[in-house]
Amino acid sequence: WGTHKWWKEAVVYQIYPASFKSTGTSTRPGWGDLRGIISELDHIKWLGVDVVWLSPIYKSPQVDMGYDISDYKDVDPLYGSLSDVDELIRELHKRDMKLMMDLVVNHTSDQHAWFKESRSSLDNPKRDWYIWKKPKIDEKGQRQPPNNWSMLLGEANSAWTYDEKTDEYFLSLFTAEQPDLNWENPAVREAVNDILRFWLDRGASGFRMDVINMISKVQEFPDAPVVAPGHKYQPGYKFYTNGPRLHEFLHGMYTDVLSKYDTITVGEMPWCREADDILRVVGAKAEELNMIFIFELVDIDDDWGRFRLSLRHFEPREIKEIQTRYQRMMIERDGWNSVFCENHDNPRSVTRYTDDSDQFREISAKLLCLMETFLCGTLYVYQGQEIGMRNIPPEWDPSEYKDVESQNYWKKMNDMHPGDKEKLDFARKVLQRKARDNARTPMQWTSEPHSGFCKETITPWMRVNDDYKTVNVSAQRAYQDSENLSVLQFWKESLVIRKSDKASFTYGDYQLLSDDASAVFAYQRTSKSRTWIVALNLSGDAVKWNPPHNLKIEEWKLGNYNGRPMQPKAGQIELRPWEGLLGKAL
Ligand code: TEU
Repeated sequence: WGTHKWWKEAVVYQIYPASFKSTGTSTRPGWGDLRGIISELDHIKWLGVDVVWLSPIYKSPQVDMGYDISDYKDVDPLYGSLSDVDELIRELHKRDMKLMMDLVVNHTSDQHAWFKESRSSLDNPKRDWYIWKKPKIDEKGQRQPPNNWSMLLGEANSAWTYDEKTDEYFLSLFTAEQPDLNWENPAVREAVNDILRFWLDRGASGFRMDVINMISKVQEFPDAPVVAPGHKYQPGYKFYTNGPRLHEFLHGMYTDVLSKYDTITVGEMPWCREADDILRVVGAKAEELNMIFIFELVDIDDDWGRFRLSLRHFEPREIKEIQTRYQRMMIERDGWNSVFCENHDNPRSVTRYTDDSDQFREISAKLLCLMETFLCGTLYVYQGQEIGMRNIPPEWDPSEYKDVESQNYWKKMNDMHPGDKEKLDFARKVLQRKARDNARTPMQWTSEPHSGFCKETITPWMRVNDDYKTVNVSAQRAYQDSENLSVLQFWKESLVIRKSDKASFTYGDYQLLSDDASAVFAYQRTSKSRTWIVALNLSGDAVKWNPPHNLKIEEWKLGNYNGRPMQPKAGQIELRPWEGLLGKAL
């Protein structure tokens, strides 16, 4: 286990370009742009980042914030131009960092030239580039979609969109404006290879592959079983995730293109949790992808298998179970993992997993930093996570939520329960806890108006979180206290420690040290020469932890409370609310 690779050691920083930094030089002032990213590369480098992953910047009608692409080989003028990308790559390379692009090829925009051709007639040569089916006719003689699958971002509508002109439906799993490509067609696969080559030849070092386990669909397109009673359309993910030809398609991209470059690849794979399915993609000999994003931790509060916008109560012990399961799976079976708890589709981790009150926000953000940084796997940090940004405040009106998923959900709830205060208050709560918008508010750089995200005279495309005067990069960088670090300084320090001992943190073993029902998540990372201990209290109550008898903790190196961590005595260890410690064992 554990062949050395640069991408295993890397720290990846995800930028959500619309919300990162706006210099006002592109076509939409108040929208983040490429020049803004270039202007903040020193911040990213200082933090300890190796690879920058950009969420989509391609030409797009922006129905789903760029995950609906109308031209894969051009940049949306909202963000700048191709020459800005070239400069970004040069500036990254100057600082010894690399660029990861977002590859969204399960679907395109309905405004892509391919789809415009495809929908133009039944015998267009591109007809078969998308998934077209004849309507079903029900007992009443009414036209119905070919099956009962529900749309993912359309809150329980049909996943099929009817096209008047040719009297057929096309599959559109996310929104009606995002038709699914037909990967069964070799011409589609070759077109994707061509996109890969285009960006690799320009200097990109790899790809995050959007919902890449959805590219192979069960060709019978059967009805999905009813798991959400009372809804006409049902989640059909069993028939479009990890499908029959997935490995053939992934291996094809690898042999035709990826293997010819020195790349980093990470596949986004919702609904993929079985060890065999995962290892076939990321096993050392798999020749498919380097790693995937497994969703279990970020789905922890979903009413799983139904709809993502739901609230499920979870216990802290579930977090350690999930982490441990995948850590062990990869180590025992020679696979590779990605470690992440935030991205542009998820709420902020301090709000979701811990306590984001003024009293505990900083402690909580540092606790999660300790949890993430010292696990085995390529580490992904999402913009704003490094300063402990929170969810949108509960007082905001749903009209402040810009995401198509949130809008569709809010509309649906209002249609279903007009004027029902209780139901609608609950829907507001779901949005505040779970909406993707929570991660998409502008990055907080300073305490100036609009948090320094854009010029004072301009209105940002999305409202800045109210807490920016206290939660921002500049205050956290300037923070000076010999006994305490800001959240940002804590992240930097943690990443320095992580990189100082790759033998343990990247290539070492992982063992869970608190295999019980308690809120203590304690683990050890070991190499030939060293053992590190991470002890985390994932709760707001003081707890006690009994380390194994043979373990002698020599010294705590880092802790998330003010002041230097108290040094360990033999025996039981007390952890204060949300306290986390990193130490060395003898
Ligand atoms: O997300 C795919 C995905 O399955 C989810 O994270 C999704 O947002 C959630 O399940 C909604 O219910 C990817 C992108 O990250 C997301 O931003 C895009 O909207 C989506 O694919 C379509 O491209």
